[in-house]
Amino acid sequence: MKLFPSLSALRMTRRRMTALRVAIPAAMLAVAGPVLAQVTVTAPWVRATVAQQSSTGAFMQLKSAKAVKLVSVSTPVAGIVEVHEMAMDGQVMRMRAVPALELPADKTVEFKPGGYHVMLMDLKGQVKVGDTVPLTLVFEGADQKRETVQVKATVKPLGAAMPMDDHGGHGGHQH
Ligand SMILES: [Cu+2]
Repeated sequence: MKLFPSLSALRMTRRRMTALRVAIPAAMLAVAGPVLAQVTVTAPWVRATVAQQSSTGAFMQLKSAKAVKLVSVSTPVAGIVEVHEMAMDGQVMRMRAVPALELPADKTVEFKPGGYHVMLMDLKGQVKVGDTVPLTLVFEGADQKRETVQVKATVKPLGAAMPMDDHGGHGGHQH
């Protein structure tokens, strides 16, 4: 399932970006979390890949002042982006796409290896340590209003074990 924002959402994003650029000094935009946003994204990072690897995960902590849903994530480095959860299927841990992840008010939702993650698939190239990966997250409130948050994720080494090698739960994805 592709989670691309609708055309109207994109237009709104562009307008908001312009407004942000005017309102906030450039130095503040470099900070990981958004400054004016309802939703705070903390410590975003992406797991580095080896050559020819077609997918990886992005991780972060999300917190919203009011209940919202994460309805879309996109990045220029991947053709397909999905929010995944890990769930037991009998004895096997599998990944499952979550089309709209609920963020309860004032509660931190952690994306981490072995749990929720943003799955970056159909990678355009190798993701290397030292790279920065821009991520655009779109949240929707109960009032249907959308908020776009843009972050720059740092790339960290393969390091932490993550059950990403089990692609059994990825029916329909190309690798
Ligand atoms: Cu996944």
